[in-house]
Amino acid sequence: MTTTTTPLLPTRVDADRLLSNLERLRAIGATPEGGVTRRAFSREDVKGQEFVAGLMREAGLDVRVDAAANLVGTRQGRGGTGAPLVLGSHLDTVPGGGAYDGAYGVLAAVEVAHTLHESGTVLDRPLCVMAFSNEEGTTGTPAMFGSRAVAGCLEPGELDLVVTGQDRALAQVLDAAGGDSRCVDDVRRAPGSVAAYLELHIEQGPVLIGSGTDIGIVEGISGRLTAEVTVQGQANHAGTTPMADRHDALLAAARLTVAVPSLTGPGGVVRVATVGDCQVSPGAWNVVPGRARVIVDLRDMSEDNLRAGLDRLRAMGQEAGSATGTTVDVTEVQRVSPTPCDPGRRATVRRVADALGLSSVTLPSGAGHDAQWMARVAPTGMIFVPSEDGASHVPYEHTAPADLVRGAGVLLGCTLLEGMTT
Ligand code: HGY
Ligand code: MN
Ligand code: MN
Repeated sequence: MTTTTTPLLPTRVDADRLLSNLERLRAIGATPEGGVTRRAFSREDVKGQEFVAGLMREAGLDVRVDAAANLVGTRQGRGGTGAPLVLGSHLDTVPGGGAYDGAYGVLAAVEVAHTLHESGTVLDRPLCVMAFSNEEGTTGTPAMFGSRAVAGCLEPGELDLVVTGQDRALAQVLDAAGGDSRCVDDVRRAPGSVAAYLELHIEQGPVLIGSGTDIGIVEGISGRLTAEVTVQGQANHAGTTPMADRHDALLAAARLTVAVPSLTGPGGVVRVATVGDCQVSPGAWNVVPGRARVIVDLRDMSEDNLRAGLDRLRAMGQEAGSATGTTVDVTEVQRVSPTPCDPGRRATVRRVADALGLSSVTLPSGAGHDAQWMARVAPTGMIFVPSEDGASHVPYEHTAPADLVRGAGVLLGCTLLEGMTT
């Protein structure tokens, strides 16, 4: 008599391998302060991508870099070429960022694939692990390039924009980083062609750590509107130009910056508002500034509120201009819509967390994610793990190893549930 046995599905990832890979990746672009700088399409970013490509091969994935410079690792499913389950996040960082923002989601996804590979588990669907290019937008061009390419949402003329610090157009920078600017449109995926998208990420905020909760089930991702404010004044000698005759561009930018927090809170229109970047020209201590440029970041769960925030910002710009004798121009640079997560994928995350005996809470994401674009082509879910001190985009961003391993275990469980069609 022959007996057939169903192979046991893996229940845990290799914690040591995951943690060691995170440390190895952290070394690429490491800063003296303990952080990481891997600006999109930089030498470090490409090196990081090559390192992760190697890990993907060890995990049994077929690896390629697509035209948008996304790193893609694929594992066939039992059913051949059906709609894949996609797991992903990003490998680029902000300057002086942390080791886990994005990198954790990618390496945990690779670890899930490796675990399936080692245990000989074949899913019904193909599994695709993606490291999306330029999530952070530190290039001076719109952020989330790789995931927007997949969603078919690249902006007209975007490839011609000059990349900050590289003095070349995005098209050339992309080609040098392994992409192919001539056919970025081919990367587009039709809605429905992806079975589901799951992204594991550090929370980057205080909720999970503050409440002692293991896992966050993301209900929706905050929208973002980025605006560029340029001020045209008149440069002149700092020692001889009478105060009454000045057209000080930095003064206008400063007035506007001081007013930006009033866009939030009681009487405000958006959840948070930040000026995080300021450039002054000519930028000398003995010259009245002739030009200034600040970037304003508005976040809210309502697109109408973001639009209202932009209107108020324009009015604030007018006021700052007339008070200083300068011309203030406010331009929308990028708007990313607030995005609800799919109820079915949220249920999957809850089910897996419960089955693993982990506490969980449903919460919104204050930060933006590639999931916002993937939600346009697939039912999308996000899993959060705690961030110590709620800190991110800083060198001291940290998540306890046990939490990193728990999150990867949840991603494995979700992959098994979503990867089987029955
Ligand atoms: O800025 C953001 O929310 C994301 O981390 N890029
Ligand atoms: Mn980030
Ligand atoms: Mn991120």
